[in-house]
Parts: sequence; C-alpha cells; structure tokens
Amino acid sequence: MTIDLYTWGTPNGRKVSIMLEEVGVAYEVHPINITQGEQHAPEFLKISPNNKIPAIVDRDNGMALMESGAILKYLAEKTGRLMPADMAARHRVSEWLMWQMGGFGPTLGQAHQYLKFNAGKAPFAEERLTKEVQRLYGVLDRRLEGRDYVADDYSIADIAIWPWVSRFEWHQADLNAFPNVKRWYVALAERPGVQRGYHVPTPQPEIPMP
Ligand SMILES: N[C@@H](CCC(=O)N[C@@H](CS)C(=O)NCC(=O)O)C(=O)O
Repeated sequence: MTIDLYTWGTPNGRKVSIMLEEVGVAYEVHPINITQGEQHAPEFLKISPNNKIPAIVDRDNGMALMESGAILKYLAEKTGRLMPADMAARHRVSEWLMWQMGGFGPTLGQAHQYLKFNAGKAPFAEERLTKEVQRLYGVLDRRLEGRDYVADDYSIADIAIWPWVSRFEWHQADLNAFPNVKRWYVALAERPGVQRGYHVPTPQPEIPMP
C-alpha cells in the first residue's frame, strides 16, 4: 500500500502525515504550496475539488480523497488501526472527530485570521472568537479529565485534534489554564510518529511547548 499525499505544513495537513507515520504506511509527499496558489492548479482540483489540502490518492485502487476527516477514516478502515471495531467505541471516536471537523478546527482557523493576522480590524470577531476558543478548550479539558485520550484508546480523534492544539500560540490559548489538555498534548508530542508527521512536507522549528 502506497499513498500519494498532497499537503502543506498546516494542522489539517499534519493530521494525515501523522496518521500515515503512526500506522506505518508508505507514502510519497507532494507539497502543495498554498501560499503560492498551487491549490488552484487544474491537476490538483481533479484530486481535491474544494482546492484545499490535504488530499490523498491510494495507489492500490486509484481512489482520490479530500477532507482530512474522511482521509483519516479511510486510512483507519483500510489499515484496521486507530479506529475501534466495536460499534459504540467507533462512534465515540467519530463523535470527537466530528467535533474537531465541525467546530474546533474551523473556529481556531478563524481565530488565527482575526487574532493573529488581522488584529485590531474586527473587534467583535476577536471578542467572539476569543470566547469560543476558551469555551472549546474547556470542553476538551473536561473530556480529558482522568483520560489519556479523547476516546477510549489513542485514535484518529486525537490525531485530528492535536495538530490544531499545536497552534495554541496563534489562537492565544494558555495551555496552563487547561491542565488536562496540556498533559495530553505533551504526551502525544513525545510520540515518534507525531514528531515525524509534524515535519511534513518540510522540517519546521520544534513542536511548540507550553
Ligand atoms: N475541511 C478541510 C479543510 C482543509 C483546509 O482548510 N485546508 C487549508 C489549509 S489548512 C487550505 O488548503 N487552504 C487553502 C485555501 O483555502 O485556498 C479538511 O479538513 O481537510
């Protein structure tokens, strides 16, 4: 099994490189420089019709997939790893994966736009997003109380959430105010697969530590 991975050094991209590293699947990286507009190239749109990274092509069957959550589920199902077979446990993973895809990631992405890159331009948006970032971290912190992972075992839900938390400085979250998130974040940062996947497609400064 070999996967062609189309990606860039962002939280959504890192979800997939971390997953591939964790499950030990061979992959070839194709950097799509989204700061240079490469996501709009017609060849890339055939693979990723929403013109966003990440996307994959599975060389076994030629299947192209966009959307990081769908890609994580595909890889989990194909490898039988990081997504439990038991129905209730599987849906618990799915619940937190959807929480990340539908709320945590999009909110933090907006927070980066307003709080980091355009500070001072839209005070209402900054206030609203700051509150929502705090609320979402509170949700995650309560979930991780007394748990090592978001669901029962290490899963694609953790892999989906962790790269977004690694941008905590960008969305101005103080991990010391969320001790359960901090413990989980630091523990996952020690995993070799997380470390290797973090530096795809190009080596980055070290993983930020609270
Ligand atoms: N829901 C999508 C979001 C993907 C996404 O927002 N990708 C960003 C980078 S993190 C991107 O490619 N942006 C380029 C653009 O919007 O033109 C997923 O989870 O895969």
